[in-house]
Amino acid sequence: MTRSPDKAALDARPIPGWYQDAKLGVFIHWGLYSVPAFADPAAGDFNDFMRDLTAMKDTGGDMPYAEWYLNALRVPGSPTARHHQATYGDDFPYTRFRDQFDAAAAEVDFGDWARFFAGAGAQYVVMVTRHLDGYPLWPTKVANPHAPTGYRARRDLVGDLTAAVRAEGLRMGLYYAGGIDWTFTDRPIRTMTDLMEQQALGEEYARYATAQWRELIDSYRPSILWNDMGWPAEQDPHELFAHYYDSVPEGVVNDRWIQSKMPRNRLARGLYLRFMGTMLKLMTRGGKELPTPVPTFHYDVQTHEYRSPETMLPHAWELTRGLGTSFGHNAQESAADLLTGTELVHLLVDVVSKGGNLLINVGPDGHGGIPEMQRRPLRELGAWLETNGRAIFATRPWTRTRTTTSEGHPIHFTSKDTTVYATVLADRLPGPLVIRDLTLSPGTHVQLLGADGDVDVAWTRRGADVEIATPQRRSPAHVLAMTTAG
Ligand code: FUL
Repeated sequence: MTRSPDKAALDARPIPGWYQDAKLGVFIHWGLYSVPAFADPAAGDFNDFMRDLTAMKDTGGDMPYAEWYLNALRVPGSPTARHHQATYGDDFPYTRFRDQFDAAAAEVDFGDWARFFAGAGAQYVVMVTRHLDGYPLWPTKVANPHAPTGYRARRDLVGDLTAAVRAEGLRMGLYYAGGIDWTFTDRPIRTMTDLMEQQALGEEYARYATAQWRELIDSYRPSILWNDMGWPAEQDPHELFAHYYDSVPEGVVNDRWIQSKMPRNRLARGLYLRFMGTMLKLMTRGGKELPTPVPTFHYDVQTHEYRSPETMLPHAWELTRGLGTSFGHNAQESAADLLTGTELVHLLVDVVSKGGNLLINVGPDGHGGIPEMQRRPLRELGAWLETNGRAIFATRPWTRTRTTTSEGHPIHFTSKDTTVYATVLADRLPGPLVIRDLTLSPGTHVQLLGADGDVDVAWTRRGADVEIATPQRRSPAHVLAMTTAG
């Protein structure tokens, strides 16, 4: 190792420009859970689940994420357990989904996936290499002491998708659930206490997870280390980061490396859990949200799930979510449960104006296909970006995030060089519009971006507002490029 595993030294490294410019990534959750593709439709959304968990309630193991199928299956009588029994019978362990998954995976054309992601405008992909269910999607040489030999995908799915993604000129990042692995335990997570206990799987697991992350780094040189569910207390993540930056100087590390403080001793463990439970209950009383803890470890990018920050943040951040309420494909969802193309455009514009990236998830099905209802909104996003990508890619937040039209439609700002982009989030421009509370310097040149070319539009000052002589038009959102003279 040449780089020092010292937090301050790692923090001093600037975040690679490619990540700040990229703005849009595609997350892939695809694994054994994609075969049953089930999550209880009544489970609400992620925020409901987190509210119950942090309020120390028993969630019953059911949550909106289909990739948590095995967890819910372990809770007798849960909607998932009942669905499993009704669909597959009594004698069908989760591991049997390997047969269908591996057979389908052998046939998948990753070139098609990668072209589709590129067409949606994505600049990077993050692939789940091993989710909490413990099934690795690459030919790992790290033995899992709790799984049969060869418990892993037959095809090198990580390697093959990585090659296809790079062939399209996109960056490839990898996700690994470093904090939890359900092959190391039989117990489901129903409560916050269960979650905390599972994040302390011990020395053997710590060695396993570290060896797998190192293997992923050395084999595939990912552009992003997207860790999830925390990191074992027994291993210093900074050593892994130093090794990673040595191997991939332009690499990016996310912020999900929190280490469990759970004591080893059983009595101390019980007291610790009771203390944490009381603290959490007090902190979340009256439906309040938990404050985000300030990490004591190094990271490049702060991650947010399903809920965007309200305002601009001074550091790199990323919003991730599924198109619906799950990351893994949930066959219970219909197109009406997913974001529309227009909603997706608006979400991206909102995130980018606040300095973030959007990592939107795709959940391929158990046959290795990307369902049409997921393709549609992404295709619409790609078409919009084709014309309007200038207001998104390689931009930086402006001095202000947003304003509105006089009719109350949101307008979000981004900037690049001498141009400020104002994106109107309304699918119909009625004709001339008034931008509230904006000053343009004399001689500013305003253009409306369009598929048939940009058109110059006249503007007039109206007190504290600006009136812009836009034509009538339909599009998911409308970009005004405002370039200062000189
Ligand atoms: C979460 C996980 O629990 C979800 O299954 C998903 O992988 C998401 C990106 O991170 O914390």
